[in-house]
Amino acid sequence: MKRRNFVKLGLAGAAVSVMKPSMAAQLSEKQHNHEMGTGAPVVVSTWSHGMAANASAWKVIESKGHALDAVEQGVMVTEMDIANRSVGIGGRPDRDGHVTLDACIMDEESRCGAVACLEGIDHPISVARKVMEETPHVMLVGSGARDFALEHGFGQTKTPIKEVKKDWKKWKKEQKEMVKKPEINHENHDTVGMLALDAKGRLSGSCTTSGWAYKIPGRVGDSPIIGAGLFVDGHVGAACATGMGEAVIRIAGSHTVVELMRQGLSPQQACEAAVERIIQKHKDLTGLQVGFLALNLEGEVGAYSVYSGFNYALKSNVRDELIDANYDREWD
Ligand code: SD4
Repeated sequence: MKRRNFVKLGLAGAAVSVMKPSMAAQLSEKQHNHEMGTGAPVVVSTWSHGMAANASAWKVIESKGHALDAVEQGVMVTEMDIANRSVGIGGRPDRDGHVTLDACIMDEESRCGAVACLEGIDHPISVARKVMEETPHVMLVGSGARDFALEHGFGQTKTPIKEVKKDWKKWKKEQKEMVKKPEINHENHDTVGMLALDAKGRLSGSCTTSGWAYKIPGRVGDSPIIGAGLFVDGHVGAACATGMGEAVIRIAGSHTVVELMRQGLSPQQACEAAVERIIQKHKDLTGLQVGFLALNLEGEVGAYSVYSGFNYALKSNVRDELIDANYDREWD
């Protein structure tokens, strides 16, 4: 989408936010080429690795399972993919060579769990679910999260894997001085976020990442933060984010998208409005890629990013495809 058109939609979006939902829906029909929903089950997830993740999630949906199980089992596939450099055990480490993983999960009843800075455990998303189900807390971090995972029988993995360690050593050698601002680009940001609507109309979401490659140790992005990397409201819709987590946190991104849907915006309009807010809040957009993906109770899907290149995988009874999201601008 061209910037000029987007600005127009942005203004329309502002008007929509004060309209009644029914009027907003009409506007949405006229002005947006979004993925139409039927209320039938659907699974969406970020980036091309979402195709394999969706296939696993769909097995749960197909057998009339719960969306929560679908979003957990779906992203577990990405977490175990050792070829993936930004999610799970194949992920890149922080500046000091430690692979620290972040994940969160949320269901239609607003139950949620999260882990951050988790090292050496193979399924952060399942640890996040355990935090949700077995503790009175929402989030565990660092050694506390790791101890909790071990106490609950989670498998350990040695990270970084050999190839990743080699890359990290090369990167380290190349650094003239210790990074204050690690380099960021769209190739090292590939979180998997997944949203699912099951046959009973239940929504759930998950998000898991190794975060910003070569980040400052201790850095946590948006992905494990409920409201930033993921948010689900069982009466409205769900959203997840990918890209530069710092920018997503600044606008409570996924929560913002869901709240905009609550006000009557379609998932597509809500993603566009959230991206517009990110653009407004950042003077320097160099390398600042963020993409949002959203799903409502009707099964309508929306996606939008600051720069070109963001895509998402969609699986339903009749579709199984990778879709390019609309965006505000081309990469420079
Ligand atoms: C982060 N948002 O840690 C994550 C990274 C990411 O696509 O999304 N990559 O900031």
